[in-house]
Amino acid sequence: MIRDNLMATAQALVANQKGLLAADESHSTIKKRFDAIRVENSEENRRRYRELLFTTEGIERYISGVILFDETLRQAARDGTPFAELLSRRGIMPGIKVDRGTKALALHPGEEITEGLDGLRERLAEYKRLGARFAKWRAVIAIKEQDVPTCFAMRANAHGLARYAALCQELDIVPIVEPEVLMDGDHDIERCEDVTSRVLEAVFTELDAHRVLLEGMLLKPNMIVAGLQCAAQEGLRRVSEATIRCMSRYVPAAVPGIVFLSGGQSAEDATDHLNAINSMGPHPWQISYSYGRALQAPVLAAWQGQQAHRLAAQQTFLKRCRLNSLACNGKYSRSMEAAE
Ligand code: 5MM
Repeated sequence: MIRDNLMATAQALVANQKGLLAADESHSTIKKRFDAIRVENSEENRRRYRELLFTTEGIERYISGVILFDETLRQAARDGTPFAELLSRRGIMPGIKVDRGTKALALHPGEEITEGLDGLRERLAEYKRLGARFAKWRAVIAIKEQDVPTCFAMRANAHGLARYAALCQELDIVPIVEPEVLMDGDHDIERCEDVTSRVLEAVFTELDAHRVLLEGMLLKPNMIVAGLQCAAQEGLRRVSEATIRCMSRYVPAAVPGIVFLSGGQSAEDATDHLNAINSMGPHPWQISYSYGRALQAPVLAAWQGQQAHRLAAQQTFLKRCRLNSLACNGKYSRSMEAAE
């Protein structure tokens, strides 16, 4: 029964060209976003901003689920409706980020490990009572000198992801497994492909060892792109071919969906890349998005914390959701950006 539920939920999250909104910024991350538009990082401003996103009319046509932060799952709209209920009523599934961020990995300079396994079973049970249908855990892999990332760091992070995923499935919560190879650095696209390949191989080895039901999870990986500081930035074709090659080699077809993170790409590039990847289909998995910055950066820029800009910010948000959903079908073109 749980297996059927997990599979049905995972499939529903990537059905009908819909994608996910990653709105699970921790306090320190949302502070950076608010600082850039000179908005105070208060609990009420965080609530106001999330309400702006979740009440945008029409997003349910494009967004299947929202990843929330612990605080947000416990917050409510101005009229008192808990956010989880507000989203569910609109046909959008509430999800929850359950990792507790990263710490330096002992004796491995420059590498990080994601924390949050202690007490996770109990926390998941509470999140489920609060309405969460799926969860997310992010492991972070940085590309640095020749021997970083190390095999050990990749294995340790993969192990954490798999333990998290198994705990989720035990409670009928769909795990989104996010091993993010960071874009920071001057590495070229080949290095990104090589590291992402090794990471994905480690992740699926651990998921298998932990008996995780692949049909009842989603993968949230990075696309294969050159580092942000690399002089050779590749075009659409190179990025999409490398991304598909890497996913085809390392992601089993049993996984129902791949929902990419945007990782620091501009909003337009993230949509364009998703479109190019889907144009080269059909693929064994649904390929969609779970963007944080690529959905929200233009919204924050339009909002600026001003009530008077609320509607403009919501229109910007709706547009990004719509364009990314078109990209899930390979029906987006860059000229659509200017058309509205
Ligand atoms: C929205 O940002 C998420 C939370 O990050 P922190 O825990 O660092 O505050 C993050 O996990 C996000 O879901 C993914 O990185 C994807 O977001 P982007 O911006 O890369 O699409």
